[in-house]
Amino acid sequence: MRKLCVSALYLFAGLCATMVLPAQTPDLEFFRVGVFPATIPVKPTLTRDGTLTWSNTTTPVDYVIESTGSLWNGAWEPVTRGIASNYTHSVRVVHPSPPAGMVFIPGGQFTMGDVLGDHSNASPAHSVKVSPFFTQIHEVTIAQVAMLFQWGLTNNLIAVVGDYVQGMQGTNLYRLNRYNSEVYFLNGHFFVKAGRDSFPSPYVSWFGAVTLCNLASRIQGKEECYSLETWECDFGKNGFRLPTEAEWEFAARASLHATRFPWGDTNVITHSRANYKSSTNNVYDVSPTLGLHPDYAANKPSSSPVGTFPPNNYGLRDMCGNVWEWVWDWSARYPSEYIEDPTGPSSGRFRVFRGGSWYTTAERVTCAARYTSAGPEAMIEDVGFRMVIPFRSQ
Ligand SMILES: [Ca+2]
Repeated sequence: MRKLCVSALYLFAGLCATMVLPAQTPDLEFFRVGVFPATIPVKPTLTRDGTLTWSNTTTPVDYVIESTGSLWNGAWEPVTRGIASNYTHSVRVVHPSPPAGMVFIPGGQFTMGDVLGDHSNASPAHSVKVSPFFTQIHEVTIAQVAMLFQWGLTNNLIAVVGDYVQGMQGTNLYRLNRYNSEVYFLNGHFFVKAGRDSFPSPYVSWFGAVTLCNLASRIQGKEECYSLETWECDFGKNGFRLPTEAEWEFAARASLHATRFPWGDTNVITHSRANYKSSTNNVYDVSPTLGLHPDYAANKPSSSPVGTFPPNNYGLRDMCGNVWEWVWDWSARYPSEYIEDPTGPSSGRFRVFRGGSWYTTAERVTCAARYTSAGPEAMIEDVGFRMVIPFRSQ
């Protein structure tokens, strides 16, 4: 694990943050910021794309950013220098390289849960710190699910029994060949319903979602996170997994505070923002079109191609609506105390999914909303998932 640190030494002042850097070998990387005339850079922060931002107490100032691998005996090497003409100045010092189809989520501290009085099951709002990670930009598509299952079948890691894809322990992972099914199975091959390749995959159970994460890890030569016997997750592995509930919400909020939806310019929603079912029940639902999204209502199910709607600040699509997304956590009331990288209760009856869907009204499509009463065996028409991997695995 490589960590980036910014620290204050000598004329170099201010220090700030830690984040994990992509690296071939475990390492530490320290950065320092100096400004001339010598003043104190304040509130330095690192954003998701490796940008260092600080405030100057006067302008203009000359700045230099240096780095070293060791505070004990390492030589400070210049990274960049320039002139900051503004009181707040940003310089990109690292360049995390997301895997294909993924985006870097910087990690940080945020308020998790409902602060707007919308959801009784998303309280108490509490302070949470999340470590950096990569997440898929899109919900997992039907084509991706069919490909992963085909690979799993070829390698004897899954089986097809009747209308179900099953794990080798006999657990139902996915529902096939039913009304509105998205994937069909015939003569040893999985087929995607015509025209639906780029739509999000529903009908996957929580068991199926984590099994598909393991299959994706195997294909890419990564460590599998899940035991498919105990269904436990080893968060120390470098493979694909479901986000924790905290990771999902942190990614959905995208550094915005106390917003209802993944966008920050307004706290209301319309069909131009997301695929959901509009109604007059919520004052913050101001869509001029009511009911299912008019562009997709004729589809069964009425989902939309992933990425149809604008991204949030982290570049993520459909965090709000389209299909709900399974997360790791067992369902439980939130704790009230500050917690770092929470993974939820160690056991339970229901797994959580988040974000609402094309079939849910606006109160289910918020950053804070939780669905907390579905068992891990449930295969539902409007519930899919997206995968994450830890930053350190890159
Ligand atoms: Ca979604």
